[in-house]
Amino acid sequence: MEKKFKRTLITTALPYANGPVHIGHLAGVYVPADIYARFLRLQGRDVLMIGGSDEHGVPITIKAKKEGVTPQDIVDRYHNIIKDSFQELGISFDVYGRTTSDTHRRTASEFFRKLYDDGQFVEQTSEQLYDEEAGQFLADRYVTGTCPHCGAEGAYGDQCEKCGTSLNATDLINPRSAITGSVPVMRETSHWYLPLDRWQKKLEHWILDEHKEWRPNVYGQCKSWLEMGLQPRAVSRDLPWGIPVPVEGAEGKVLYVWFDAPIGYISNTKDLRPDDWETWWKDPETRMIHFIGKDNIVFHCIVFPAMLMAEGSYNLPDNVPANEFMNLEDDKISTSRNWAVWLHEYLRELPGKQDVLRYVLTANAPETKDNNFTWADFQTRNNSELVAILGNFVNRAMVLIHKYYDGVVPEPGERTEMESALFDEIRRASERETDLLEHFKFRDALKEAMEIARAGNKYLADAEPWKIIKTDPERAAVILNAAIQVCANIAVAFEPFLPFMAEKLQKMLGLEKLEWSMLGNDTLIPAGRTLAKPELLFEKIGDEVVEQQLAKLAEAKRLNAINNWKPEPEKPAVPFSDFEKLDIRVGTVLECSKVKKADKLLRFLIDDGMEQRTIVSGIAKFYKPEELVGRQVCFIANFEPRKLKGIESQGMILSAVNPDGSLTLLSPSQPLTPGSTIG
Ligand code: B3M
Ligand code: ZN
Repeated sequence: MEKKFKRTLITTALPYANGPVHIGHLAGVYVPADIYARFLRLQGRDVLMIGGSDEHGVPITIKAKKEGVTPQDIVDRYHNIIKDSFQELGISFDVYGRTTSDTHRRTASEFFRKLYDDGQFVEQTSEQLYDEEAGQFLADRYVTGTCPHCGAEGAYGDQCEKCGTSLNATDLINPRSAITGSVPVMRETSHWYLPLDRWQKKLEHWILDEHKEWRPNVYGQCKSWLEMGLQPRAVSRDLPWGIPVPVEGAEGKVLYVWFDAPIGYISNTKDLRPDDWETWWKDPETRMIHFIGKDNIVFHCIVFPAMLMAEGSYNLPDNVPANEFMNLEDDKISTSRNWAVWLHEYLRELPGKQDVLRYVLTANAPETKDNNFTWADFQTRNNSELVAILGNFVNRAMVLIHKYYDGVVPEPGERTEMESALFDEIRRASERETDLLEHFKFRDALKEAMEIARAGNKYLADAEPWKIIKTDPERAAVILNAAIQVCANIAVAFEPFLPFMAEKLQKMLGLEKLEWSMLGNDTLIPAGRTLAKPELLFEKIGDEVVEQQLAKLAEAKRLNAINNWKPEPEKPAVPFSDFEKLDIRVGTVLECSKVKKADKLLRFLIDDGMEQRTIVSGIAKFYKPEELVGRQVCFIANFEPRKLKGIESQGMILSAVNPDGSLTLLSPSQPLTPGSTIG
């Protein structure tokens, strides 16, 4: 039997304030957490949803250094961008705090101090990586190297993103400083370690025996961690940015960001509820749910719980529904490659389409495996699901009531088999939806909500009130009364997923309040009520939107190729006599045209000083043929002729390959006599 709780504390991973958030963050953490929080609130359950920015750690200082500003500048900027964009998307945090707040500094210091005083740490001096050029110790993302577990290059000092393993910087093979690129040396330093091994048995029992209901991906990761055997983990760092270690003689040392960040959940609760925050953290009748991405599993299921166990007075999480990753157009989302859909840009470029994004991210939620976001799918889901099913049904019901009854809801009359079948189906779908939401299966829950709209759509199509109105007006009234009850059910069933649509619909229907208990009820809207004017809930998205977004991604790819460009490795040496065999000359373009059925090719007629020759060249993507007439080019004259698309090409025109893959024709810098040789 599942335990009954009085209240639920929902935490959402605190995003690093070193950049804006993208659809990967949303699909992984914030959209599902928001769905769950809204679902509980609609049930009248006591719930808090805690969020905030993670403002310490190396990700912040690296970004500051790159931009030549202070870490504080960075976190101030991104905290606000992130906070505003979340709000605009309807992510309904009860508090959105920050880990540079006074409350947090105090809370994290006191937490550390309590563990310190209770003898929960071990202090250890060891050799750590040190960058002599930068004059600083290297930890976490300040150092990269080869992962000792999977052999991937570019693993960070705290984690390999490839295999997900959490690392110590000294585990890396061939470490390099991310600051200067130099090879670090070893230098002695002392730190405080949380001996996770002391908690091994307790954690094993708590997770492996008591939480078999956790998602398989979460349970599995914990299990393999526990099987490897837990090691002590350093909870301090030699860094200039962070919360100072509150111990005498610890100058220059700060709390490790993964020590302070989860305590941020506590600090932010304190800021929100200064008087009763402890009820939310310590009362056994409160249950805590951590929403996170899969790369944060170990910190939330092992490290933070061990901290809480060591402290002694806190609850442990009841569930940690971590998601896998969302890819974008079949490629891993990457901040450094700018391969992402950034939330603040989406909101600006597709205004009023918050629910569409929420819908698509939930319909494709990476709950059990990595999933993929594509703009084509975004368009299809909008046009053929939100517009064609949900929007279409509600609009028909509303418009017909306005047309036949001036917007006044007709009497329910005498319902038939058809209506009982309809409402039975709605009741079954909403029961399944409820059960799925309870179990964090948001993607399937959304499908059930959609079943309600589908059932409504089908009902109207079968019942055809627009025909019946002429022959049997009483029956038409029965149908449209039933249809409007379905609309009310839709407002409730979709509220957690599509809150903007639900609010609009609620207003059109004149519903005072939405409550989960309304689901399945077939008399939510009394006869005689005047409905508001129908408004479209969703609009079609045209091809141009998809094209624009794809063009933006293509541009990101191009810029990324330029930024990462390196000259081709040199080819092996050849004797001068080989070069002499080539006959390179200057010519003038007399004619130039596109080659039919070959989008890459241009056909040139060249004045080569002797007669004229035809050359076919693969540069059509980069030039308009008419621009090239009169221009001088360099070409290899003595290639054996080749047939390209049926045209004999008598040579090859020389061009340079640019970092983005485009081609530039080589031309002499001053007019030359056609036929001049090059060598
Ligand atoms: N900021 C890591 C991340 O953004 C980290 C989460 C903290 S949750 C306490 O993936
Ligand atoms: Zn690895």
